[in-house]
Amino acid sequence: MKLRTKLLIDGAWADGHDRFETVNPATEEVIAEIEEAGPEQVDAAVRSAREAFENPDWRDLDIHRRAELLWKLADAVEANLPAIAETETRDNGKPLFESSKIDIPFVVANLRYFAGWADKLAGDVIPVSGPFLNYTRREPLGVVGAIVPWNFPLNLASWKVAPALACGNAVILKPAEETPLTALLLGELALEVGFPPGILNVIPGRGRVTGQALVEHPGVDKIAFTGSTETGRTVMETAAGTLKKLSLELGGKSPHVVFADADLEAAVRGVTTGIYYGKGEVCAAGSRLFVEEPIRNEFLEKLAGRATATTVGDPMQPKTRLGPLVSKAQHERVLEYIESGRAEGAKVLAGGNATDVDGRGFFVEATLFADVTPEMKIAREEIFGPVLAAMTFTDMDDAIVRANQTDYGLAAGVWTRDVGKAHRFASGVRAGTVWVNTYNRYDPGSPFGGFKASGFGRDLGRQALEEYTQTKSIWVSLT
Ligand code: TXE
Repeated sequence: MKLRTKLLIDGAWADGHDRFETVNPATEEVIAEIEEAGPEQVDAAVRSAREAFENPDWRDLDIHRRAELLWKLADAVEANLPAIAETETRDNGKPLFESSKIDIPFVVANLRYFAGWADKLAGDVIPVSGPFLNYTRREPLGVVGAIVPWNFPLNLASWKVAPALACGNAVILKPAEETPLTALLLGELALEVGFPPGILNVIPGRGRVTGQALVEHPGVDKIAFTGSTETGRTVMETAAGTLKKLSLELGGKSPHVVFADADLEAAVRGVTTGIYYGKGEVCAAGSRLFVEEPIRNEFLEKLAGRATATTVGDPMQPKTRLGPLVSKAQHERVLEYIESGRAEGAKVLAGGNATDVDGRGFFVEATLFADVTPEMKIAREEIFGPVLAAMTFTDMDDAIVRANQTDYGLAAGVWTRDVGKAHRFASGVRAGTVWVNTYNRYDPGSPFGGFKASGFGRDLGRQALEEYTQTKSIWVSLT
């Protein structure tokens, strides 16, 4: 597929009010100049989406046909998977292995999963007193603004776009300024397979410009947001002005707990992918490790060996498992955290440095810190890089207290062979997802979202449909 650099509004490629560059973080080269949507273009996108939403071509479209359109979009993404995956890797820096084997296949699966819901959005018939029939309908909200981050650009876009379209909404997708390319390709494919113009508009731009204008716009009914907790707060404040519905999937500092009775080889593998997969730029990254005291030394030694052996390098190489961080800014941010870890007295057991490929790229080694205490910055703040902070615990109660010692509550992992312990931990930890003897598992059918400062609302699964529909209660007199 040819790269697209303009805004997709009302089925046509449009200019913006300004341009910005998107950079390949592995080579530091500019890939393309992208048009940015300013308030005027955001307004045009909203008007187009509103008209498309109210147009009988979409509003009255047979529900089975709506399902079919989503299925066709999945087929089109699948047919173009190698090109889309390569574009994602160039834009974000994630290893091609991840984009081609995990991220983009998930987009396909997700579109198919929500295609399956399009014709199954049933309401209820409710027993009420008196001679009345009362029933509910699940109706679309209207115009949905989807604001997504740069860590899983197309994958997270599909988490919003697929259910929103399945429920009959029109969508305006704003990708992150660091990674706008694959969202534009998705918009192009949606048009090609027959979605009416305006049903999926794609408007790249900076958060404070395009994102802000979208959240402020009175013609947008809902904002579905994934990003940092800080920006989530701003989005919520701005959305209050027009009383928009919101779902916020925000940051995390997820605990990963290893009991002494665990299968240690499997746990080492799980903890490694839990933090280094996706370069650690993963909202659910298992970034706080708690090891039961008796196995501390043995476990950390194995983990350090595995971290050191992680292949850092050119993300286009099939064997690479750790690519460059997404941007110069993120690179600097992560290196500052590593320095703060050192300065506060934590001990580097693996990595700890910036690295490069032929003198270029925003690479950081897979880093493991031991002797971390809960007050340290690296134990409290979301680093969003390949940096693991290891601590210890003494027993189940201690594990739960420590795991919950965070403002966040997105995910958690636990490794033990004792089924009772696994369930006790799963029920005690305050997190939206708990993985037992595994980590980073996702399925379009399983809901994902946060407790506490990790946000509210759920992506994926049946629960996501609640986020994109509203309930209408209808009373019919039977007399
Ligand atoms: O995120 P932002 P940034 C964390 C992570 C990272 C830090 C900064 O720790 O280091 O955030 O990343 C749009 N109104 N996460 O600054 O700002 C923005 O354009 C409307 C965690 O890139 O949250 C982008 O499309 N929109 C996280 C999206 O919000 C605005 C994923 C996310 O950007 C806006 C990303 C505004 N005022 C970063 N300002 C996760 N947990 O998944 C920005 N945006």
